[in-house]
Amino acid sequence: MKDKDCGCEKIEKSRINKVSGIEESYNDSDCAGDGFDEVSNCDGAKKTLKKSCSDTQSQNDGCGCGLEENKSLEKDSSLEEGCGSGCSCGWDKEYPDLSQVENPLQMKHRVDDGFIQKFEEYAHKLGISSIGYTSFHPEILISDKKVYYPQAIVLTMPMDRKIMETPPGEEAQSYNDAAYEKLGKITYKLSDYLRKHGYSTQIAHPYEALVDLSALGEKASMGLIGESGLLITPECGPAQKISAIFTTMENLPVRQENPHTWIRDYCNRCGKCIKACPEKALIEKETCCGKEVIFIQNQCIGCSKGCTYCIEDCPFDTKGYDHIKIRHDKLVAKLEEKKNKGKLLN
Ligand code: B12
Ligand code: SF4
Ligand code: SF4
Repeated sequence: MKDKDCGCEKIEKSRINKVSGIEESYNDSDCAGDGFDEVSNCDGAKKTLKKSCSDTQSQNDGCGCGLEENKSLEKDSSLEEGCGSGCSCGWDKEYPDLSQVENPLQMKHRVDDGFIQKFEEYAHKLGISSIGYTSFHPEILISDKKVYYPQAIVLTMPMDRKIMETPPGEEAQSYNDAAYEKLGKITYKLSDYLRKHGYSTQIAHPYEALVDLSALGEKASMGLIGESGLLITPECGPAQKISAIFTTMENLPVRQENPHTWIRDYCNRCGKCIKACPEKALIEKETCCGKEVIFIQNQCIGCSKGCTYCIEDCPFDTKGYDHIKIRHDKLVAKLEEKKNKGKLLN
């Protein structure tokens, strides 16, 4: 299924970072086809391009396949009129402000480790599974609204297993809605906590399309966006809801390196979410640039019927992050060994 065993050597590739918009170069040490670019086309479908191992960004330039028009950071105009799948995902909704505490008149900017520790303990007590820190970048904005504060605290909460155990329909959707409501309430509580301690805040509600929350989670190095389009984290795999608090806190413990980039490589060998989708919202196509995954959002019943099949069949959900990482590391070591043996024979 994937571009393996083409016998290529270490080659320099490049990809556009979805969040920073900066072109990054990296070395590809085996042929797992981990070349990755995202483009969007005018019908609103999202694509993840799996380049064949001999492809480089420059080789694709001008080939007509659309790779050179990397528009993943542009706003998708079809989404501005609603996501098109008859869902209640929050495109046109205003969420009531549940804050109990006003923003302070004199806002604080510096934060010490002791405070962060206390904040995290409180967040975990409320049901938050992972917390990440990053800064706001205009590219993650997906609405006309404004983000007022430069730093972001990203929060994830595990999805209730009931959503996964219930087949798509009204009941599953009601569990799904309840999860968004629950995380919304927790986010407001945490925002109040920060305000009480002198920091100003603005909330990105989990069901609201203010900023791209999955991309924000990836930018905070909490995980990586997998082929399903969902953020995969060690704590929950893809089965989580995400929210964020924008704040004035300046010296947050931002993680510089994302330790989860290997997930891209794993996804290229897997593709289970594509097979699991009953609506053919995720489809794989062969192009001149290799395999590509397209997301047809108006086919997706995730937010209208609480569908979660692409989550349930993901090995990060069924087996867990640590198990998959060990397996992946073993495979990479084996491929490396094979390559070294080949070099010795030559
Ligand atoms: C609108 C919306 C939808 C729409 C369209 C989403 C879309 N993928 O474009 C529909 C109704 C189809 C939808 C479906 C689902 N959604 Co939704 N959705 C949103 C919402 C409100 C806005 C997303 C958005 O418009 N981003 C802006 C556009 C321009 O970004 P984008 O370039 O399209 O990039 C997004 C995706 O397309 C994806 N992506 C990027 N490139 C590619 C490439 C491929 C091949 C694929 C498949 C996806 C993909 O990553 C980005 C994630 O937002 C967010 C909340 C938020 N504020 O982020 C939740 C959100 C993305 N959804 C979420 C979830 C869980 C789901 C569902 C599983 C439904 C469910 N049962 O909850 C399905 C999953 C579908 C899928 N496989 O991606 C979670 C994701 C959690 C995570 N682990 O990452 C979010 C973050 C909500 C939350 N607060 O937790 N959703
Ligand atoms: S939520 Fe369901 S319909 Fe949407 S992409 Fe996932 S499996 Fe397909
Ligand atoms: S099912 Fe496989 S390809 Fe899809 S997101 Fe999970 S690991 Fe990646």
